Amino acid sequence: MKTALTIAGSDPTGGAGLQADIKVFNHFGVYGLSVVAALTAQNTTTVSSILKIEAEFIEKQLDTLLNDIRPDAVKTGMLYSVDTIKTLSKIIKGYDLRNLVIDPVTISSTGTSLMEQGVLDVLRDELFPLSKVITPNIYEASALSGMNIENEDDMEKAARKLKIFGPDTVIITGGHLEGGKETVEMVYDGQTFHRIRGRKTKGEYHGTGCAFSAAITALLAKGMSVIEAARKAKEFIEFAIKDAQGIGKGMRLLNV
Ligand code: PXL
Repeated sequence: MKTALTIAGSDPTGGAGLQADIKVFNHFGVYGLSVVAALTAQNTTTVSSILKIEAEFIEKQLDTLLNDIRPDAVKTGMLYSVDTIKTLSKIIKGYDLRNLVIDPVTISSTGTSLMEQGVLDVLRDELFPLSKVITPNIYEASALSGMNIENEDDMEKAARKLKIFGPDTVIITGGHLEGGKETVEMVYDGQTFHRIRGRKTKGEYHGTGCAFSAAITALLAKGMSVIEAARKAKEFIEFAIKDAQGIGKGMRLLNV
């Protein structure tokens, strides 16, 4: 059976974070492995607290797991600290891990920062060069590229800038762009821009970024190309959004 590893934060609602990742891996028939990189106390309206996990313990989790099982693909989500990212960079090189998908998580959908100061710089400089795909949304892509993103032209420009940091493929998710009835995911492999278009669904949904990148990770584990995986992941997310559940008092949770 193919395996995928998520290195991410815990979200007790299961809408985002490593719980969502494992559900998505399972949906695609890929066996889910997980290393916890941070803990959050949260519900569908707020993140009330974050507990950092020391980088040494994250390294222990990874070393122990990877000495036994070699994942077919790896995804990172909320890593929270600079030390964790530096440790991870060492581990990924040391174990020569392939099919790395980086979701550069910055803030929760309810507006709380999910990273320490300086995280974006080390993420960009140390982890992006090791990655197959990065999947920033427009806010994350703005912060990482240092430019405002208001339309598809800006998405292209930002994707070009982010490609320079070394990922094989940049996918900027456009679900948060203002206006219009369509969504666009901008995929750039250094040569060609692919635009994956879809229909916008009204409302606020928790965990769409996590589920999208987890779907790509699962499909890469199964041997799909990045563009095929991205198209399939997008279809999956549209479906999950349509079927989202209002279980709590706040944001709707994807039904994955
Ligand atoms: O959606 C980004 C995200 C990632 N990881 C964890 C989260 C969230 C959003 O709340 O809680 C653990």
